Amino acid sequence: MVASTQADREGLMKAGKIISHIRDEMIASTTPGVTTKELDNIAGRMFEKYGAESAPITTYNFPGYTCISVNEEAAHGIPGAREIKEGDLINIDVSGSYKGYFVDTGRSFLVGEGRSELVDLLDATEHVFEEGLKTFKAGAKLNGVGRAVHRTAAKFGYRVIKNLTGHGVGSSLRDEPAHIFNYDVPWNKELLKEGMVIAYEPFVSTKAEEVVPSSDGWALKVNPGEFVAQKEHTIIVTKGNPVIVT
Ligand code: M2C
Ligand code: CO
Ligand code: CO
Repeated sequence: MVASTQADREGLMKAGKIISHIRDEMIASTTPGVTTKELDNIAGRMFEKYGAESAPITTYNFPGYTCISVNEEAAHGIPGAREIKEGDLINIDVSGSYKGYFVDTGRSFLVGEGRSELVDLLDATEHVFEEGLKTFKAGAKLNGVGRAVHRTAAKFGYRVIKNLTGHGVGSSLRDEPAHIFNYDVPWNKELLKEGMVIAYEPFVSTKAEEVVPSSDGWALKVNPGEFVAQKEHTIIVTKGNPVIVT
């Protein structure tokens, strides 16, 4: 959506406050021994308490309030009986709506002490996110984002996932623009507009350039021993720095 009124901006910011609070509570509760279902139930109770709705459920009938992906899972992990272990790479992705405004946010992180290889991946993902973020300016080419994301990942010795993308958000979970690629698509001449609401989510990878579906029909994976990190925020494009909603 393009947020053009003060009411839109306030509605998005209110939704952003709730959904980012859910994300942060889940992250704070991710300790060895907890199951991914127990973490998802925290989200379920908070959605209810704040009168918000889980977008994966309302949009796709996903079997969980949130997506919780562990190690070789890059995205869309179904919450379940899996127990979190020290050193696991976890991705918690929370998307939802409040009073009709949709936002989307996610974070990859390590449980306790992780392998230095994973600490480095997460550190690089922060840099990739920040470099891409700088390219979001009204009037600039949308493709500048993917170019910066890919270039920065490569500078740190990583790859990007080419079949996962960011997307527009705001009045639904997936709005226009349909795709914010993690790589350069030079023929894409689309321009960023003032007020565009974007779920910006670079996926940085140790090896794979594509994720594959798993047998549960939802989780998107890479090979065992390979890892992917994502950082996602909903942002509003302006002529200056984007506004971070989540
Ligand atoms: O939009 C995501 O960030 C998720 C969608 C959850 S719906 C089951 N919030 C996403 C994840 C993976 C790929 C693209 N987008
Ligand atoms: Co998301
Ligand atoms: Co998203």
